[in-house]
Amino acid sequence: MLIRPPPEIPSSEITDPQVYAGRRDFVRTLALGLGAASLGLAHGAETRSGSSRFEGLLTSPFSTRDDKLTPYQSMTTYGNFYEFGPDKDSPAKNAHRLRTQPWMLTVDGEVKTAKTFAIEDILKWAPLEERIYRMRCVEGWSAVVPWAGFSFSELLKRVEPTGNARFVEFWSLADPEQMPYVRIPLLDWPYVEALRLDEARHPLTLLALGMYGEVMPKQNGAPLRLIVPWKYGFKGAKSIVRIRFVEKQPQTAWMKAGPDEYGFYSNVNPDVPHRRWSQANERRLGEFLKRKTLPFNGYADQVAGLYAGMDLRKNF
Ligand SMILES: Nc1nc2c(c(=O)[nH]1)N[C@H]1C(S)=C(S)[C@@H](COP(=O)(O)O)O[C@H]1N2
Ligand SMILES: [Mo]
Repeated sequence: MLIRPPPEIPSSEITDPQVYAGRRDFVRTLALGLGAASLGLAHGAETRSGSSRFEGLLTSPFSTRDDKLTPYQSMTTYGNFYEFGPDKDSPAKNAHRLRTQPWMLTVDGEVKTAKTFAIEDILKWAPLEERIYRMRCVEGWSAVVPWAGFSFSELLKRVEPTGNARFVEFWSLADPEQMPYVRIPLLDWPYVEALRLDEARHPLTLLALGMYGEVMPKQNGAPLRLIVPWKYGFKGAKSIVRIRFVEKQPQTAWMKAGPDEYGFYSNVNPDVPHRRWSQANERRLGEFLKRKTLPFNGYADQVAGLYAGMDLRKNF
């Protein structure tokens, strides 16, 4: 669980040609499952994975330009998705069981009219941008990833929150038939994360459908996940089926699992250690030396204003 010290990544995991070959087949199957044609994907384009590439991704002014991208291989073989198991390689091993087609997203709660969208329909009104973001896991590893997605604020053009809406919850799928570890109380399923409405509205807050120009791999949260680059990685709920607007600050899955370790805000803050380890440094996947962790993961200029007047030691 998120309860481990920052891990080492064996170099064998990064270079083993058998792992690589296995993933190619896996991603190819995934692309077929998602129905490339209906998503407006480019065909025949050579890809690193055998998957389909998104056509005509817009370049985003919000992209980080100076950082080296994390290798695709590292991002798809090392991560957290507890519905598929507790180890860093569990998602890559087990997420093939996820059925991403058909997939419906329900938006309800404090909205004028609750709505359910098919992923194909979302792609018709949401122009996808490539957003290169830094991400930082609370465990001390980090990555630089070219996501493909659209600002959450695009969704707010389709659903109108009521005056009572102050927070937004993001619910991951919790289906024990597809996700074997949902039978085990590792967390209080479903995995739910949440943002304050103004945080959700911030243009950096992304709903992502892909990465590295391609359809989202299942282990990274296909078909739709949240990305909040100035917060710890666990805020980015994967495989989202429900977005609910609410009045009161919700409990999240990690707050329930460890209230003194995981707060609601979860902003990347090198000055506030996790109860059991420092948050001052991080190691990029695929790199050896550690680097200093920046406040708000380097996005302070854009987001610090959201927290003006708040004590971020108390509201960790
Ligand atoms: N549903 C769900 N979403 C999740 C998780 C999870 O276990 N279940 N883990 C989170 C954590 S702790 C991290 S660091 C990121 C890792 O995913 P990524 O490497 O694809 O960004 O996913 C987040 N989203
Ligand atoms: Mo994480």
